[in-house]
Amino acid sequence: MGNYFQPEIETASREEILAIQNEKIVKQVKHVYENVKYYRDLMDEKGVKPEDIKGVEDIHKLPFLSKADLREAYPYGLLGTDLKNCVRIQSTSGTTGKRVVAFYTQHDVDLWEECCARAIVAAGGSKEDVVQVSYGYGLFTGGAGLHGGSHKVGCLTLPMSSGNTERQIQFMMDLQATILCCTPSYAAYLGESLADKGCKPQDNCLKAGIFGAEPWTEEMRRSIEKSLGIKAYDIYGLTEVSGPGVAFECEAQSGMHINEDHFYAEVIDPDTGEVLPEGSKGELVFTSLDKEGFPLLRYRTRDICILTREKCACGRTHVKMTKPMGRSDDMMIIRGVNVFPSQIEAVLLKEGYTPNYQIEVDRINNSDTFEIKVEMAPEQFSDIVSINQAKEKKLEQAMRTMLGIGPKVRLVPPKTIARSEGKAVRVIDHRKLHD
Ligand code: DLL
Repeated sequence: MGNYFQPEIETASREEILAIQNEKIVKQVKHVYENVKYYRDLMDEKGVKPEDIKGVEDIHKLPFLSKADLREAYPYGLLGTDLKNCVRIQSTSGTTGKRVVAFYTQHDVDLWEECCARAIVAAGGSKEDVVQVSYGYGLFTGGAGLHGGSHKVGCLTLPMSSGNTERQIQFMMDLQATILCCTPSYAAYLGESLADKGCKPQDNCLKAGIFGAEPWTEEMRRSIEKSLGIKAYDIYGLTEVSGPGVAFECEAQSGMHINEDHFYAEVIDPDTGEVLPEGSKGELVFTSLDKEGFPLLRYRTRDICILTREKCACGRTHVKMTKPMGRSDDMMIIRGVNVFPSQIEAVLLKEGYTPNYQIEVDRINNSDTFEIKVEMAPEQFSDIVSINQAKEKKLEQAMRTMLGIGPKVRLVPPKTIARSEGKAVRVIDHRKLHD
């Protein structure tokens, strides 16, 4: 059963995978220690030398890296090779102040695209297919990753990027796209738009979709599958580790296989940092095994999930992760963009408002709504509607500049946002994205 892009790796025995990982980790740690001063200092501080890492069973000795480290080291502090050897930069779907940039050598681009090719083949892709890539192209990794993977498989690639739904639908129908790659919310929206035009699911040529970059539920999967008449596959990844394709779903649709020959996964207790046994719920941590440009050891993703090595019907042997079940930080993903409440707070303070605010996020007709209620100080308060509206517009603009997406801002009178006795409730997320 099953189609594989690289069968010898994707179905290798546990012993074979371990042997590959053990060989690679020794080299990767040496590479990082020799080339990345930032991480060398962390290892020295912890008293760990490259010789102490003889295989993946020693990885737990290494220090963690977090997004805060990436920001501190921005932009070049974690570069693993001379910039001249790099051919690409990509960046997280966030934000101005908190962007993370990742560097790729040609080798890194190849391994990333191979991972995406594995995902496409697992979703039934082959040379016969027309792959419509409707993830954003540009700094975001979604477009570039699936585009490269589609080329590697030899599919006819439609580089649509996101947006312009009319054109998406026209090309999908006229060029008979068979595989759609985009965020699940956009897939749902495309499904609805097709229905609005009177198209039935059987009118399109799509057979599969590869959807990720944001949380989505099983119910959403079923509804997309129904509206587009396809099988919908999940795909996971993050810029820091390469991009989409760190893990991908097979036809069993019961978790995503992590590409273990390139990325070593651990699950830890987010509070203590202790490594948890297989089957435990905790924070996912990745160690790259063979990256050159931006090798990260023990990178804390903040995504909460469970790993399992239960035998998979597809024949793949790589460990599976559940869908992320939430995050161990306060990051939200709104319309595919990573948003932190701290950024909103920074804008409010800069614009002279109190930090009394509340963020409300919902998903209506498969698209995220995003509103920020901001309390005015007594001296800011005005009951002239047009004055408040002008202030709201100005704040919306400042938020858009900081976040990369525009919330609706609503100024409210002093003392109208409920005070909390414990932690302030800053975010009300009605989307129920986690099962
Ligand atoms: O979202 C890479 C990607 C592109 C993955 C296209 C899949 C498809 P970032 O912008 O760096 O990279 O955001 C990474 O998004 O830590 C998760 O919290 C979340 N995420 C990614 N895939 C999934 C998924 C891309 N399938 C962050 N389900 C990660 C739930 C996901 N959350």
